[in-house]
Amino acid sequence: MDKLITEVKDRLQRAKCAAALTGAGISAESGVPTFRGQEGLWKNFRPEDLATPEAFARDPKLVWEWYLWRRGRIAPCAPNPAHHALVTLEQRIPDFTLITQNVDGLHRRAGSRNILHLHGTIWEVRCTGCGRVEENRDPDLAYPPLCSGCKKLLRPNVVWFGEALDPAILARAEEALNKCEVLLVVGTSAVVQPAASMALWAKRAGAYVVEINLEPTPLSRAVDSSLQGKAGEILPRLL
Ligand code: BJW
Ligand code: ZN
Repeated sequence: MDKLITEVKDRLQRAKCAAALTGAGISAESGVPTFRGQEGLWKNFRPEDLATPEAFARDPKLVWEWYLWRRGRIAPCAPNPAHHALVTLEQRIPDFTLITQNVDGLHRRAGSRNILHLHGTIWEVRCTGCGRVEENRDPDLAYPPLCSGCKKLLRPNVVWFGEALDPAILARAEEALNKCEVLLVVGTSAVVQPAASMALWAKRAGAYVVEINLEPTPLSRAVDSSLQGKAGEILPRLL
């Protein structure tokens, strides 16, 4: 492990262009629940009941209750050493892009600047009528939350299963993955597309790909270095 750490550290030190792709595992040490695994959100909830447009159409109140409950869980959480390490990398590497699947906003709170939110953010609402997006941090949002413009129902500004990712964000992610010399893939189970394929896109384009995860994932055998352990412990060692 020490040898691998030194190798990755060297690569990062020499890189002029790098990227990171993060998932729920990077926020686990901050106290934010992950989706899959022992303590994951999907242990108690079925994704199809809560994280699909069909679920929202069927029972918007239930879906909103779940999101407000999650806002309440995330609100007291602070960024951890893994988030801070990525801020330092952004400051040191001339061209650094942070691509995240997370909706918790902890990368921004830590101080990362060049962030692509693939799956949106839990701290914004979007109107189902006119599409207007607004910041909203209210953990007790009264139901039904309505658009101040067209009075239609608001929804969380996140990407559910079966919905397309924002094409502009996806294009910027692709560009970053195609040009980076090093890609860090941190705390994702690598099962949700298209994010799950992004490490392979970068690898195909010539990047040195490093995975940091508590356990092996479907990506582990395809990457150049697989560092098994806590993101909050391993990432600071790469600086
Ligand atoms: C630690 C740690 C520590 C813990 N240190 N590690 C191709 C093939 C098959 C299926 C599809 C396909 N293309 C599309 C699909 C369908 C679907 C999909 O992928 N399904 C699969 C599950 C089979 N994808 C979609 O529907 C996507 N849309 C799409 O592709 O649209 C195409 C389209 C085009 C044109 C028109 C219409 C459509 C959208 C996906 C949206 C995902 N949404 C969610 C919810 C977001 C909002 C919310 O938060 O509520 O995103 S689902 C959920 O999973 C969330 C996450 O971002 C995402 C990924 O989870 P993540 O981050 O990997 O977390 P976990 O919990 O799974 O893993 C945590 C990991 O951390 C574990 O590995 C731990 O070991 C590790 N860990 N502690 C380091 N301390
Ligand atoms: Zn509206």
